[in-house]
Amino acid sequence: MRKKIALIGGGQIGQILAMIAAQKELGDIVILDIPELENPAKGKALDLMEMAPHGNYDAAITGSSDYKDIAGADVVIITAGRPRQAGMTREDLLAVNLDIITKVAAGVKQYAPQAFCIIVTNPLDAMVYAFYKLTGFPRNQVVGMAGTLDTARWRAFIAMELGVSVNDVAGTVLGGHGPDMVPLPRLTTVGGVPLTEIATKEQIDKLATRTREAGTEIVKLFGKGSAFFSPAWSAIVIAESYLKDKRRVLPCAALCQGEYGVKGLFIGVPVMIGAKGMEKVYEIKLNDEEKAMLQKTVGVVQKTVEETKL
Ligand code: A3D
Repeated sequence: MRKKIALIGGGQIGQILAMIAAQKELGDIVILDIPELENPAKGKALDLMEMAPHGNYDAAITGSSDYKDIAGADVVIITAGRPRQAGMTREDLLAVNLDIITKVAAGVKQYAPQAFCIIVTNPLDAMVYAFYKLTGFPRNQVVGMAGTLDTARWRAFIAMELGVSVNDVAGTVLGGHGPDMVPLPRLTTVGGVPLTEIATKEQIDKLATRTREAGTEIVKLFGKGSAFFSPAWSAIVIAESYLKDKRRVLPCAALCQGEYGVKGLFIGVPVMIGAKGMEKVYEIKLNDEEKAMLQKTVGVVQKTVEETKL
C-alpha cells in the first residue's frame, strides 16, 4: 500500500511540497487548506494529477479543507500560516500563526495521531514547540524544519563563493531559525578539505552573515512572501528519510532534553531521522566561542517560546 502524506497549508511551500512528493513518488498526497481556499487546493491537486503523465509518477493527489481526509497519514508537513513580508521579523508572525497552529494541532491530533510531523511555519522554533505541547505527541514524532534549510543555504553560498560543486560541501548550522543561528565553519569541509584551510576569515565571516540573513535576503527580493522552493525541498528530505528509513543525519529543530545544556526547548541540532522519526540527537563538542553563540540563540528561542504561554 502507498504511504500517505498530508500537507497542511497549500500555499507557496505547500504546492511545491506536493509537486516534489509526487515526483519522488513518496505516496498519495492530501493538500489541506482553510475552507475559503478549498477550491484552490483542489485545483492544485488536479493540476498535479494532470502533470503525472509527463512527470511519470503514480500518486493520488487531492485537495480538501476537511481534516477527515488526512486520516491515516504517515507524514504531516505543516506550512499553514502567514509568511513574512518585507520589514517583518519572524517573531512578528507569532500571534497570528500560533492561532493557526492551535487549530492545526487539534485536527492532526484527532485524525493523524500516528503521523510523523514536520513543522515549517514561522517563527519556527516557537511553532514546533507549540505544536508539540498542544498535541502531546512523543518527542520523536515532531521536528521543525529549519536547520536543514539553513545548512542548505550555508552549503550553497560556500559552493558559489569557492566555485566548487555543492555536492562536496558538508557542514551544519545549529540553533534557532533566526539571525543568531550558528553556522560551524570549523566543522565544514569541501571534499574532505577543511573550509578554514581554503577560505579566508573574511570570506567565512561574509558567508556566515549571508546564511544568517538568507531568508531576509529573499523576502527583500520577492517583495511579497518568503522563500518556498528551498524550504519545500528541505522538508521533503526529512520526510523521505522517515518514510524510507534512510537514517539521514540532518539538522532539525528537535526537543532537547539536556543535550547542549538545553532542556525543554526545540533547538536546531543534528538528528538522525529514521523509521521511528527523530531517533537520535547528536551532540558536538563545541569550543567556547561556539558555545557562547549557541547560548545566545537559545536565549532568543526561549523568549519567543515564553510568548506562546504554553
Ligand atoms: P503562504 O503561501 O501564505 O501559504 C500558507 C497557507 O496556509 C495559505 O494557503 C493559507 O491559506 C494556509 N492556512 C492558513 N491558515 C490555515 C489553517 N488554519 N489551516 C490550513 N491552512 C491554513 O505561505 P508560505 O507557504 O510561503 O509559507 C508558509 C509558512 O512557512 C510561513 O509561516 C513562513 O514564514 C514559513 N517559512 C518557514 C521557513 C523555515 O525555514 C522554517 C522558510 C520559509 C517559510
